[in-house]
Amino acid sequence: MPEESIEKIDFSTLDEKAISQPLVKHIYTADPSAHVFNGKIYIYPSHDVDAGIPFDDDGGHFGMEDYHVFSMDTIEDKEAKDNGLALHVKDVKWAEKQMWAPDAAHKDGKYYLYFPAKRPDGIFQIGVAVSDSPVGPFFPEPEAIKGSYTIDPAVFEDEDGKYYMYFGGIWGGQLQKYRKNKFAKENEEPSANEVALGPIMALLSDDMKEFAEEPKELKILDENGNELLAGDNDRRFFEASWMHKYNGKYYFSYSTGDTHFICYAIGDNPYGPFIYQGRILNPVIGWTSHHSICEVEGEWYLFYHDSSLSKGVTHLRSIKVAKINYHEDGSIETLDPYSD
Ligand code: FUB
Repeated sequence: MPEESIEKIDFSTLDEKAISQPLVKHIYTADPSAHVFNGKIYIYPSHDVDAGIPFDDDGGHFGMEDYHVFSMDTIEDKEAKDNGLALHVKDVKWAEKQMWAPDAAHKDGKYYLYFPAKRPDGIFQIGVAVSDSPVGPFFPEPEAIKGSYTIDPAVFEDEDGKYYMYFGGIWGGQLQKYRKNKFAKENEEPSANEVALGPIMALLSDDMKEFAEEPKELKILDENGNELLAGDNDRRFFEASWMHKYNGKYYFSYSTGDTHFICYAIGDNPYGPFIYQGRILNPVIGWTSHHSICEVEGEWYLFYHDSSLSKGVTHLRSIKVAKINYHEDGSIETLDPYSD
């Protein structure tokens, strides 16, 4: 939601209008990646802080340094439990700053935390840290994942036991600097009538620490089979990849960034192509919108964030959860985060 709209919000009545309340109030949390591991709900969010860094278009003011993992015994819990420090940037050899949106995966009794961070040269990469517990502490690998770049890793476990990572984000996320996995300083976002940049994905290796193939760009198509254009700001990919499977179909969801929607597209396999379907979440308070979708005891939930607790401070966000509904045809009902 743009800054000028935030100025018009009546925060005294907002809690009554909001479809859900913050799950965490003692610290700021954002970008919630939720999973059910061994029957319990775990949330892997960013840990927002005010690092005193001035606002800029590259998101420098998102100066996060560490991660805490949260858990819930049931989806009705009003608060998520803070399980303490799980990983700090000072323990990650290759990284300097900006621990942005993470995700986690579970395989053969080990838990893997995937996270983006900036190297000392200012370039984002994605790292992995391992633990025997879903809540950490996580022990980082000494190097970032070879061939990884940009931000917002989301790891999807398919029913055949394969794990795929989806990632990328334009603007502060630096995706516009890459073409076919290669960085060039002079690369920029395509112009409005050119095809938009897509999210990137790769199969993970058996040990979960590397890419098992060259990363590929996902195609998001419109209803006529044409790739979305860079000027289609209401629908094109910006950041916040997530993948889930519903009734045998693959649902790729993402944020449109500067138009503040969480949208989705459907495909027949993890590689796509994906056909744009619509919006899952209308704009929240705060500039960013970032989510995950998780099945808990046969019902589906959207974990998301907004900046209501901080009264609109864009880099001080709070995680929330709301139930999502599917229509008979598999489409998802759009949620309005605040009712009128
Ligand atoms: O939390 C920092 C960044 O803001 C995330 O990586 C983006 O998805 C946006 O939510």
